[in-house]
Amino acid sequence: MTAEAEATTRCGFVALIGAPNVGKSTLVNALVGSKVTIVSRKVQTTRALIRGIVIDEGAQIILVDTPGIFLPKRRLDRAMVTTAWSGAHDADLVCVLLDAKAGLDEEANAILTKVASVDHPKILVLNKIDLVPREKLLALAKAANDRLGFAETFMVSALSGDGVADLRHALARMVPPGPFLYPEDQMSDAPMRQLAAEITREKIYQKLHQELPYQSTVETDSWTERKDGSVKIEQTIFVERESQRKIVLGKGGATIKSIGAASREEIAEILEVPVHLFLFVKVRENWGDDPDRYRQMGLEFPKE
Ligand SMILES: Nc1nc2c(ncn2[C@@H]2O[C@H](COP(=O)(O)OP(=O)(O)OP(=O)(O)O)[C@@H](O)[C@H]2O)c(=O)[nH]1
Ligand SMILES: [Mg+2]
Repeated sequence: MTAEAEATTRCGFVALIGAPNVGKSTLVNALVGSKVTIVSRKVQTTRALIRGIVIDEGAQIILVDTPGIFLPKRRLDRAMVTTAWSGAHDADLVCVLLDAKAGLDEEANAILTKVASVDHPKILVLNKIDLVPREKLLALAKAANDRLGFAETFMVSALSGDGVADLRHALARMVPPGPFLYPEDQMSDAPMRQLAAEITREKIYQKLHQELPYQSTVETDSWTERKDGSVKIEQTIFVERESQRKIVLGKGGATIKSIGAASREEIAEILEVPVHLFLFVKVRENWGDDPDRYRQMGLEFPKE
């Protein structure tokens, strides 16, 4: 980039925060225009900070997807919530997402109270507007703005894409002047082996409806590019009990097979080469108290 171009570019970090399941990850993917972070119907899908990167109107916007904020109980919950707030404090701008259907419920109220102390411009984003009549949206926008001085308010549907481009343009105008921090074609800062592990975790969430998902984590153990251009990937799914291992395997291995097939297909689509995916399921009691698992997830290990 020339010095002149650099002088006119903008670049900054925009953290998306909100309660679990409000659609933060869906919105990051919609803003980037590509899947960089996983999504599920279940709460507490995102566990660590995931960056999605997009260029718009001469600005590089680094979107920081964060775990949902809620009242933490387990050690893993505490690590996730602490990480989410650190993402907000470290950003240039903070988008506070509300699920327009859920409105200002207890979780949303607690977040509005706490976000007041974050010292960056705050933008209100009402998401899931496809589910709510317009009058209700205006009332919600007013109620939230009465609570906190938001620099701007946007109403979007991350799912349908409604309003997403307007939000992207506004973010492009609001990030501070400065040179790009990432190459222009880069959409994520996560290594592919990490995204591949996340994609397998997403498929576990999608295929299993028990409590199990929260008690599982996935790591990529090996990644080998073969001479024929294909990639061999080995991953381990950690669960906490033998009974959970049986659930993940399913009758005659049917469940793990379908998780593997769905994950393999999506990873291959992203890599644009054939993928051979091998999944192993290991019982590791109390992996939720194992510092190594946190390191792998990109989380700090809370002392208690
Ligand atoms: N109808 C509708 N559903 C949406 C919209 N945005 C997201 N969803 C759905 O809401 C659910 C949760 O979406 P996620 O993007 O995983 O939510 P999240 O805020 O990242 O959740 P956590 O990572 O668990 O905190 C998924 O089933 C999405 O498809 C939207 O605009 N409209
Ligand atoms: Mg998420």
